[in-house]
Amino acid sequence: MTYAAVRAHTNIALIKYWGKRDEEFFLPMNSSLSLTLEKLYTDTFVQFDEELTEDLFILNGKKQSEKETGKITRFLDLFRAQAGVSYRARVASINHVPTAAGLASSASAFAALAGAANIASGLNVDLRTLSTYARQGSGSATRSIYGGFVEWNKGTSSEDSFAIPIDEADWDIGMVIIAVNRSEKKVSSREGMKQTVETSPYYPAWVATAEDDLSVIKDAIKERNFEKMGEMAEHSAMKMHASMLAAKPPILYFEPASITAIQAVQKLREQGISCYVTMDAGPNVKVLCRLSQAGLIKEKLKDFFKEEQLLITGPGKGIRELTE
Ligand code: 2P0
Repeated sequence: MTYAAVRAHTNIALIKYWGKRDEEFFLPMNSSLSLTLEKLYTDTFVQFDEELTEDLFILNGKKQSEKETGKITRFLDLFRAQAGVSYRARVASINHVPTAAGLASSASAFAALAGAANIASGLNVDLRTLSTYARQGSGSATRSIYGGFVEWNKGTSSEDSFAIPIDEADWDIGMVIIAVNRSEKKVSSREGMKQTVETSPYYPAWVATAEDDLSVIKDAIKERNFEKMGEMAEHSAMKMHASMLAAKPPILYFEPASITAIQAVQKLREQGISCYVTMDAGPNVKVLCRLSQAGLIKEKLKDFFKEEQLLITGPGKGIRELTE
C-alpha cells in the first residue's frame, strides 16, 4: 500500500501537559490525561509516489508554504527512515473543526498524519508505538491516537513515552466549547512551555504535584465520580495557568470573556448544575459536563455568548482508516 487516509479526533487535556524535558523528542516533564472529542477531527490522505521530487502538503484545499510543508517532511522522515521508503509524499488534509470552535489543533493533525503515514509507508507499527511517532509531531497528538479518556505516560525515553487508553468515556460525559476568540494565539504552546520551564518559580510545584493529580483523576474515572474528576480537571488547568502567569515575562492567555465564562460556570454550579472549566494555551474555555446536561448549559451560556460561539461535543473515538 502506498497510500492511505486516516481520521483522528482532537483531545482536551484534563491533566495538562506543560513543559518538555527533551525538545528534540518531545518528552514531557509530566504525564497527562485527556478526553478525545467527537466533533473536532482531521482527515488526512498520504501517498508516497516515486514521481514526486518533493513532499506536497495541501490543507483544506490550499497548497501550503515551504515552511509548513517542511514540518510535514521532517515528520514523514521518521516513517521513511523506519520503513525504508525514499519516495516523497502527497499529503492532503481536511480539518473538520467548526469555524466557531476557534480551535486549530495540532493533536488531530499529527495523529491523522501518523496514522496515514504508518499504513502508506507499509511500516504498520501498533497503536502504542504509533503514539510515540505522533508525539514527535506535537506532544498532544500522542493522546489523539486513542478515543475516550487517554493517559500519556511521560516515560523514561522516546520508546516508552506513549499513550494508554484508560476508559471509553461511554458514561454521560461531554463538553461545551466556548469560542472566546478565533484569532491566532500570541505565544505558541511551544514557546510558552519553554518560557515557563525556564523562568517560573511556580513551575517546580507544577511538576511536583502533577503525578498525584493524575492518580486522583484516574481514580475518579474508575469510580465514575464526575465531580471528583471535574474538580481535579479544573484545578489542573488553573494551576497550569498560574505557573505561566509567574513566568518572566508573564504568559497571559485569559481574555475578559474567558473570565466571564469561568464565572458563568461557577454560577451554574451554585444552581446545582455539575460542570467544570478547563483552558489551554489560548482564551477559549471548555466546560466539562454531563452530555445529558450540555443542552441546558448551552442555553444558560447564551446569556453571555452567541449561539455560534457555543459547541456541544461528546467523547470521540481513536484513529481509524477511511476506506472511501
Ligand atoms: C495539553 N497543551 O495537554 C496542553 C495543555 C496546551 C495546554 O499540549 O510543543 O501543540 O507541539 O508538544 O501539544 C498544546 O501544545 O505542543 C498542549 P507541542 P502542543 O493539551
